[in-house]
Amino acid sequence: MPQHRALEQWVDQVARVTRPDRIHWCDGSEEEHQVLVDGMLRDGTLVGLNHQRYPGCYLHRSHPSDVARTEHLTFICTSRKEDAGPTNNWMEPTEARARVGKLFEGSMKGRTMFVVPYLMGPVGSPYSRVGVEITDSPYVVVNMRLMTRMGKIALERLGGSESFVRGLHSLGDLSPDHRFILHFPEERLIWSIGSGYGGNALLGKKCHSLRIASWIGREEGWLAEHTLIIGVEDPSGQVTYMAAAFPSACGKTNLAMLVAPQVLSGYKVWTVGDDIAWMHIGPDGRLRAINPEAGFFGVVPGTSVKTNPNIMAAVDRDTIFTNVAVTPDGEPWWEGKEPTPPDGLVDWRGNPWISVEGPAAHPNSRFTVAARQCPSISPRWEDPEGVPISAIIFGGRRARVAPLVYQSYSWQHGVFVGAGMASETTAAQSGAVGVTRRDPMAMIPFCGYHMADYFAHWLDMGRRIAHPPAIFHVNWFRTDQNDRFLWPGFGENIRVLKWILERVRGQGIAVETPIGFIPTPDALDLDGLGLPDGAADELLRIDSDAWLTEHAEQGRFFDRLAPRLPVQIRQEHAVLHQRLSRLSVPVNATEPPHTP
Ligand code: GTP
Ligand code: SPV
Ligand code: MN
Repeated sequence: MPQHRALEQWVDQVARVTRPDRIHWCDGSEEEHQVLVDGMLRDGTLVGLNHQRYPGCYLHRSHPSDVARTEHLTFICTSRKEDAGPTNNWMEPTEARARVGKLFEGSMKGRTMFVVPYLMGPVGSPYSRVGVEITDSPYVVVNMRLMTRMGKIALERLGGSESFVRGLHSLGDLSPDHRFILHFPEERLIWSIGSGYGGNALLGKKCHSLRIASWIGREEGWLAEHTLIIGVEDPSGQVTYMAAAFPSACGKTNLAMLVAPQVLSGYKVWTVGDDIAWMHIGPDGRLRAINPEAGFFGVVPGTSVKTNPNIMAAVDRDTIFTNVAVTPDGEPWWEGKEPTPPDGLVDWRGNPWISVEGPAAHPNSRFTVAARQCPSISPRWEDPEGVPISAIIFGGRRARVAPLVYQSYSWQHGVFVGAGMASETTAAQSGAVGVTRRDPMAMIPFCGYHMADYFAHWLDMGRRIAHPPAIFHVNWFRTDQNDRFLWPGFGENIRVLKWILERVRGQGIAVETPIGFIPTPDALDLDGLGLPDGAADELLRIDSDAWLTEHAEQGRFFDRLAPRLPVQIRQEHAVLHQRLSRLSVPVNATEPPHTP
């Protein structure tokens, strides 16, 4: 392959260090896939599932200590520490190469080294980018084949270019003590060792398409976001595109595949992407989004024919399940699939399931499936120019504080709303679940540079977009005193999207509040929903005390980003305090407003 000289040189160089038994260049073909699957069935990396009911589906059980992203072992290795910023772990590049380079020495002995060229983004799109992942995990290869445009197609796009993101991955010894996920954004390089888990090991996804791409996007003037993309079709057939950023396991896949209830069946959601968006300013001056991925790596628990019929229809064939339970008939099973678990389940570890010891499927068990299998996939999901975005929706998992929906007053205020976000942690990352943390734009684990510079970049984008999208915030997860969700969520979220659509069109009734425009309860279409009395008011209530506490917590977070924090964010933060203080005379408003 003389036309890929730079790539070949890098492959040789890696092989000299990692010393694999064999090198295989992946072409992405069906035959290659079958050979890999057969090998993994033989060595137990994959387990076959019921092939009548789930043709082409397999189960992978990961190492029990390797089930989620490990943010404390994820580093940004920029030459200057301040460029990574206070919200990222940082390692000095030379030290990183020495420390982690040792772990790669001989790490592929006895294994095959796979060279996986991949394309992020639609074939023929000016916004698509090539990456190459070198890995010793066949599980990674078969996942990359579903998640990206992999093999021949990517090499064709690469041609003689030296410009591709290099990703080196080895399972190493799978020990968390020898696990590192390193990013060298200045060199467009990723090193990952010691984990086979999705976000740590499928390097096209979070490592390339968010951490490295966010860095490139700032240099080149575009956005790489942890964001779904949908087209919302109204009863007249008009489709309006929206992007929504929620933290991990906070509902992107489900919103991206929403099925409206019968009373609102004139509305239809088309899926363009479920996790990542690259957004450029198009020749028409509008913000245009592409989904860089070609598949979905989605949360399994909670998925059922009621909550997400589209994904249920998609994952009944040619799907890889990771860390789910299995029924005696060889069918995958998970909590939430149906109300009662069948007898004789084997749990995600491969043992007979004992319910008191925990769930049968791991809470972060995942499916990997090609996007084209999704019944709601948008006819424009591979549009090379991307789809024009009319609304950006931020959201989080908040038992209290954040109302069901509100709209920002302007792009600048919207950027502040995103910057001030917080959400309760989930099983998608290792560590405690349910802890509220600041997670601006759902990017705290994924922004490859200083968060304050990231806010500045968002502000700058707004100035350059001819018609900037309207910005909203949603929360499906508010609870009552008994910790029950106040909002039914899932398909019923169309009611919120409908109001957002109306607002984008200059319709839709709203009241001004300190935090933004909120719909009046009448403005939301709650027809046939049967919410209990008072629930709608509670869902839309702004508790000024709780918001003053929130304001103070935002302030502490912004202080960490000083002195790089853009003055506009400080100003919006101060104005929020003024508006909150006017709302009522709060008893505990002891903090003086910030002066911009
Ligand atoms: P990542 O793939 O980790 O980035 O997650 P995601 O944002 O795509 O989250 P996903 O849609 O997979 O949802 C995560 C969990 O939240 C699942 O268990 C869902 O069943 C649940 N969930 C999603 N939407 C809703 C909702 O509207 N209401 C409630 N109560 N739960 C939801
Ligand atoms: C997330 O954690 O946000 C995911 C899954 O989408 S992973 O690709 O593992 O990061
Ligand atoms: Mn995600």
